[in-house]
Amino acid sequence: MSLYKTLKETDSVIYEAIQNEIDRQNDGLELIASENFVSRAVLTAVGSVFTNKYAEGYPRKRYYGGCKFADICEDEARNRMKELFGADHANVQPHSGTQANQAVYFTLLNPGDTILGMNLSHGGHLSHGHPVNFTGKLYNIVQYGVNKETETIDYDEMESLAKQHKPKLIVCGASAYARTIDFKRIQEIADATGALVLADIAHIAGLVATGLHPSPVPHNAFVSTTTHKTLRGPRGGAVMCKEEYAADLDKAVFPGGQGGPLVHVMAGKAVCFKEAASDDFKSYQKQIIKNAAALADTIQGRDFRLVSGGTDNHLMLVDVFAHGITGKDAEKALQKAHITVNKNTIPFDTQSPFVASGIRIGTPAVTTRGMKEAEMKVIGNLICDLLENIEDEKTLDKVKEGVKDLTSKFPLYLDIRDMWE
Ligand code: DSN
Repeated sequence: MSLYKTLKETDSVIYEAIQNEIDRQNDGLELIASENFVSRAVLTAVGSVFTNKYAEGYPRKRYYGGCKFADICEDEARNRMKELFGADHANVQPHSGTQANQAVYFTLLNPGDTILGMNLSHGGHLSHGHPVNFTGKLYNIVQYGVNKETETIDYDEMESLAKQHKPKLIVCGASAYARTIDFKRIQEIADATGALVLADIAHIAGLVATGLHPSPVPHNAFVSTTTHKTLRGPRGGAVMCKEEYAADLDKAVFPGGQGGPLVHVMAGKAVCFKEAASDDFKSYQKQIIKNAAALADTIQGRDFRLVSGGTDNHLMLVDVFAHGITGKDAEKALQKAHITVNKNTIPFDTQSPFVASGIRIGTPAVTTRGMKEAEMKVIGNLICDLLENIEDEKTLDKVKEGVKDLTSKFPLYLDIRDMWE
């Protein structure tokens, strides 16, 4: 075996899978709200020789030798993250958003303690207390949700549940919520009831970093995120906290919940935080929001109902069941036309999560490709054309043509595909 053989020479199956994935990403409209396309710089860092390095511990306090350059990556990532969000402390080792949240639970809670978290079917996340997740098994979970009329977070309900159940921790943040979250109000509820707050900003981190969504950092003791959604970095997690919790949080990440950190991913996170501090990135985040608003307007203009009546951020939830189809069928029909979304339950859904009444649509990835409001109008109409005629082959062909026309004008990764030879 030669160390220097190309991927193509070594493993034709994986080589082809990667090349086909480049084509899939290039040829389709990626509207999954939690996905994005990273820069060449991030890809290079994540694909670097740091994948070879063990670095258990933290900079200058490692359990392995040879960590001089790994320390640079982790220090840069931590410091840049702190600066970007104005946080006292950052830990960039969590492998995922769920592990970032787990670190906070391990810092503060004992099994059986009470968490007040947002219901998954109202927009929350598995790791905020769902029964099938470790959180639902280890802790006593009380759930809040959205108001039935407004479909926005019911802060009054949150307050009365907090008063009644006295949780140790209130978890806020969402994976399918289109409106601004009032982190300050949540902190006031926590202060009045003796709880601490974890704000999980995985979805909106890019908006928060650029001041386009109010930040939880000044208010809440803990803020977790992923780095690969609006933040447009490598797949992974990170967590910030007030100084007084820093030492305990670090222990909860390592050795509490993880072994060796992924140094190559921390290098990618460092690059991502540098990119996120740029003016270009702020313009990009503004465009994500403008694009979501334009897409929402187009879809609503075609008489589809949006949960909560619209969007303030990068995503929207379309109630396709009100239009006579399930989320599952809508996702499948759109996929045939190379438009990728995910079926999603909507608040008070009557369908199971495998069927769902809604689809979730987000604009971060298409905005990275350079698409703007005019393209959002085209995309919105393509989606609605197809959802109004999901069985019609002629409509499908027309929508496929529309997708091809659009994607060919905004090429993705094609010029650098030899990186993966
Ligand atoms: N949070 C999920 C998503 O938004 O797609 C992934 O865990």
